[in-house]
Amino acid sequence: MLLSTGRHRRTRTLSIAAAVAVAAGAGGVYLGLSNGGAQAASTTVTVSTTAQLESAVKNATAGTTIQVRAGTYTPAATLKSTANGTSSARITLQAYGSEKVKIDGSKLAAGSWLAGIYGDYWTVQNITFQSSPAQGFVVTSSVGGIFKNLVTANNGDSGFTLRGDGTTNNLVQNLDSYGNYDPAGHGQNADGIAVKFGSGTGNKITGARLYNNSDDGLDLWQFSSPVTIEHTWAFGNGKNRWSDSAFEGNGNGFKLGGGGVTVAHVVNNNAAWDNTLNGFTENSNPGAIVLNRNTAYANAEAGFYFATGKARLARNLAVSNKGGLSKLGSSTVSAANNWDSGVSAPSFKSTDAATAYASRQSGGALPSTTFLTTGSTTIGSTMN
Ligand SMILES: [Ca+2]
Ligand SMILES: [Ca+2]
Repeated sequence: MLLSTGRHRRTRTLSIAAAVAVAAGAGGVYLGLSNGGAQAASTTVTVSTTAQLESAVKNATAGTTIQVRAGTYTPAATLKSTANGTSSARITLQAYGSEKVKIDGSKLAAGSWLAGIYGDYWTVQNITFQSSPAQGFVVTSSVGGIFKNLVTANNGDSGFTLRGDGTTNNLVQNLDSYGNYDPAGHGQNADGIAVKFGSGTGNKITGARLYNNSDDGLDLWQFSSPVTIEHTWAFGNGKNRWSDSAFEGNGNGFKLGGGGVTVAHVVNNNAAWDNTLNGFTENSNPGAIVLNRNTAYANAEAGFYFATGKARLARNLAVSNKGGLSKLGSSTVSAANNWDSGVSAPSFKSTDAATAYASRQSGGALPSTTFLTTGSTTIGSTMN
């Protein structure tokens, strides 16, 4: 429907045959290049209205780049695609240049996700997805996705989700996910990032800030393949910030399993503070979860809760957690953490978290901070 009524201007960047046609005087207008060959056309679409954005996502194919001009876009239905890119002809959805783009779900019907990607080899970057009535951004059974410098905020369920079998080799880099809360569940479901109900290797989360969500910062419930989590901060999760009289949010910083799966996630150089439950927890996952150089500070329960499984913890730092530094079981391997005998805890350079909320560095890296840093080269998160 949108194609027939809302055809928008397209800038097409085409390979060889089309480029020759342009050089020969076609003038850059629509070229009608057949896409039936082995090589996909690379097409750049620049959008500046919600209708154009909806149409562009709906019609994206391998090689399409959608550039979104500055502004706030309010789709009337979930931005959804099942199209596959390829490793050499990705499908890209991104802000135009350094412009500020917000995609806002406040006009969606109740229960609607804001964005749902089901295809392979998507790149989505430099965009905010906010105020959805349900999930913010959901990736289902995708291969090779790159999701970079995104913000998922104030949605009605989890901010960012990876799910489904065949979820393989996806990278989530520099995500900010905060303020997500599911009123229907009284906060029991909305995590900053959820990698749940699925499988597939090679998925990595790095450089995220997951904070002030009603449920957990990160949740790996019933995801049965190892996920790598690094350089990520989870803080302030699980508090009732919505005056919900029947609030049920959990509030773990890093919830590393659950639902009967046994899986050895890899969790290195992260930090959890000020969460209402544990900083890091196996959550009944009996697998050999690997945790190195993480820091847990001032969480309401344990810094590290690994009481039943075979987790392997080394060189982690826990300070001022109200439920204890760590709760470990007889199958846990623990060495060179500050709760182990003979290991001392270096002091923090700062316990003022203000700079952790600061703007990211250009390029999207975490803000520079001394918060929870110690200068140690052997123990605790480096907070970068
Ligand atoms: Ca929950
Ligand atoms: Ca959760």
